[in-house]
Amino acid sequence: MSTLPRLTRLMTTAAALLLSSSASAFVINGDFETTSHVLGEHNGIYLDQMNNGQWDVYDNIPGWYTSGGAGIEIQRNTVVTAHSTSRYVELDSHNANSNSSMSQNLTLNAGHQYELEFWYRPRTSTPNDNGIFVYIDETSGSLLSNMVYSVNEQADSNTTWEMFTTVFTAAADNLTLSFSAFGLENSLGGFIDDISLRDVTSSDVPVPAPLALMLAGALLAHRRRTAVS
Ligand SMILES: [Ca+2]
Ligand SMILES: [Ca+2]
Ligand SMILES: [Ca+2]
Repeated sequence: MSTLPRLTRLMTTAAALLLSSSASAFVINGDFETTSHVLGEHNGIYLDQMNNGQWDVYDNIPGWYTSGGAGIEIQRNTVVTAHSTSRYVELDSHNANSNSSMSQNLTLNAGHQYELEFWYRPRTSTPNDNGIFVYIDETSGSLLSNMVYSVNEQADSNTTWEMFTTVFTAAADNLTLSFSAFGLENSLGGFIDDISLRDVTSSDVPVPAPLALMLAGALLAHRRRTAVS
């Protein structure tokens, strides 16, 4: 194999690695499929032992913590089929103060624009029953104060999972992303799955300095070899 195709392949692999790391670095466990051995508060089901059709409410799950209300209710293909794999969240959870909030601290680049994407599905056909607020707050400030999105739909016979996106500018490097249930507090609400974040400002992914140097070195070596051959 000549050097040029090999080099092209190296660069393609490097770019793919960079893209995949930038795509997954921001939100941890946005699809709620990562489990740990934490005990559910209502049914006594450990998150990593939950069977299909079961559900429970958790204080903390990988990536997310409860920032208000009863906790994070995980369902495993319980009321509906998950948008991805088998698990999703319902933040109108269970027990008193069922309208709950979950949060995750993020490390972003202040001034960059980010596109937040998530999948939502209303559970009931009752007005003002399935609401979800999305907040992006400075981690050092007060939580649930800077709302960036709100969705509040009612189910009908055509209801399925829907994707929602919103773009925001990072006001600081350290931000907290929160989802919060609102409306009728009756343990039935909006389902959430597949939360992700994309850096719009850096969408032509800048090559980090060490990799740029490595690629420049490889190109130089290739030119030298070409020159003498
Ligand atoms: Ca999922
Ligand atoms: Ca519930
Ligand atoms: Ca509700």
